[in-house]
Amino acid sequence: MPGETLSLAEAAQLLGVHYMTVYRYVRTGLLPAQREGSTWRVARSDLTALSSAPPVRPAPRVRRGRRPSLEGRLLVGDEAGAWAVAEAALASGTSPESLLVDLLAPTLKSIGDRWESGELTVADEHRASGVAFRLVGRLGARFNRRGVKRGTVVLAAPAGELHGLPVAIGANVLRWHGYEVVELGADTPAAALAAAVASESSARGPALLAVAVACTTGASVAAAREAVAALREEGCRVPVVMGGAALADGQEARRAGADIYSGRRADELLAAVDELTRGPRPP
Ligand code: B12
Repeated sequence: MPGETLSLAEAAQLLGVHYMTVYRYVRTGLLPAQREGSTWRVARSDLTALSSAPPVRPAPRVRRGRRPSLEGRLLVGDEAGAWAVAEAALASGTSPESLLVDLLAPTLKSIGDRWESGELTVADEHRASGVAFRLVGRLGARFNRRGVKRGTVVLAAPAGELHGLPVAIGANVLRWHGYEVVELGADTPAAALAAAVASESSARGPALLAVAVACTTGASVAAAREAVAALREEGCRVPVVMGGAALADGQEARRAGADIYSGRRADELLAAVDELTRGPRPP
């Protein structure tokens, strides 16, 4: 039917891809879409054009099985070598975001699994995560976006949660997409988070859009709940977004007091924050 529009979920079903893939097509401009309230609609004709076009590559992503030896470089503390792997991936068309989400995060997961199985020592893991942190910082500085910001997001891991890398990675991805990020990092006491958010609410600058809390270990979920309580007590009015490896699903996040669940990947966090903004996205 001419002029017929579909939801992103319907479009995903028709294309036989995941919802997030269609969302990425929209975000990267491959698939035209119109906003209706808080959701997107796409024209069936645009969907037909997309599916009959030559293979779609929204953003180059790292291919499985062709992963360079980033893991080996991290484990021997070879920062220059790790950076060379990153640069080679960027030069071959991998986006900086994909470098973090599709290459670095699985590499760290593999290191964690090998530590859990006893193959690697704590020292091996510490050395690798130190280099990983520096890599994330260097990439952040290199790809920072200038210009008008789309809003401010406060990012933190709750008290007792020492995994700061997920916060650093999430912060980079949000910054690259035009957000101002107040990055509080690991182990942020509930009262300190609430105070930082209160001062951000009254600060000049891009409007505060959300507070996002990352839970990587199960033990931090209770601390995240306390953080939400402190935020509410302090009068925080913006939505609290919660995600990370420790949260099984949205139900668990909501039980911990979150308004919005941001999944387990930085691009899901970005999608959740994007949903809070209105108007057209920058290219
Ligand atoms: C490095 C590391 C550490 C370092 C952290 C260094 C640092 N500064 O970050 C140190 C040494 C401190 C550490 C300590 C521990 N660790 Co550790 N660690 C890891 C390791 C190897 C990598 C973590 C990482 O950075 N991953 C990469 C990122 C990208 O992870 P991610 O979860 O995909 O992050 C994404 C999501 O959070 C998503 N996201 C979705 N929504 C939102 C919302 C927000 C706001 C944000 C920011 C992000 C976000 O975006 C992120 C980026 O893509 C993992 C292995 C693994 N599977 O990840 C173990 C791992 C997480 N650690 C583990 C454990 C057990 C521990 C310890 C308990 C060990 C111990 N006995 O002491 C302690 C706990 C300390 C504590 N109290 O928090 C377990 C957790 C098991 C569990 N289910 O609870 C893991 C999975 C290892 C394993 N296989 O057993 N660890």
